Amino acid sequence: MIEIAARPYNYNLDPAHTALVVIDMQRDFIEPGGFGDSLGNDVARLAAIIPTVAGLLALFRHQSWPVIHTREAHRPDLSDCPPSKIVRGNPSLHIGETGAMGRLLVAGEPGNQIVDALAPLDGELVIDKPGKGMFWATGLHERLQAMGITHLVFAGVTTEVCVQTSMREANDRGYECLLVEDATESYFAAFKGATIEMIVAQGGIVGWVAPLSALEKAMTHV
Ligand code: TIU
Repeated sequence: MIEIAARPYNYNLDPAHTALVVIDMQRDFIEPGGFGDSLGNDVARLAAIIPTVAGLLALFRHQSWPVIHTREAHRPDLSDCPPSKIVRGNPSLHIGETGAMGRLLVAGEPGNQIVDALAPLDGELVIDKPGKGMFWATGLHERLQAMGITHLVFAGVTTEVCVQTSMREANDRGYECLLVEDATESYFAAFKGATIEMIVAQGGIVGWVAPLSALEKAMTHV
């Protein structure tokens, strides 16, 4: 076990059974003209974590530990998108409509891709998910079980929406979850802070939280 200084107490990372999950680092959330922008958000906040997420990816790739990327993505016919999701928020552009980076939140469109700086490498799992959580309608749990994964390290956007939903889903399925706090961001600073406190409260009711530096420090001897 690799012991990482974390909150609410040290996290024991099991090197043979750990995967990194990078949630939805897509142009649709991070760049102007995408889905996040259509909902009225200031998307500029999110790009700031790209170097930290890249550092985390480098750490896992160096160890040859599994890396999973998720994308929030719908089929071009939107058959996997509930009508409630399309109308929610009275957006300036709806899911499936064409914006500056192609059709919003639709698989294969330019805006739906992961940002270049964090592009998946060959052999890394890329999961398209129709919901906020990474387990809903994806088959990911079965794939992780087949890989023998018991521990998940989380990064990505947005902290209180897709990251928190995915981490809670993982926690309910028995995974030991660690969120890397400087590798996640929200459109709302207060929501990021609140999410972190919710995760670590009550003795880690959802899991653990640590900065990238704590992982780097713990892994220098691996
Ligand atoms: N709106 C928002 O904060 N997030 C999402 O819609 N999806 C993800 O978090 N990926």
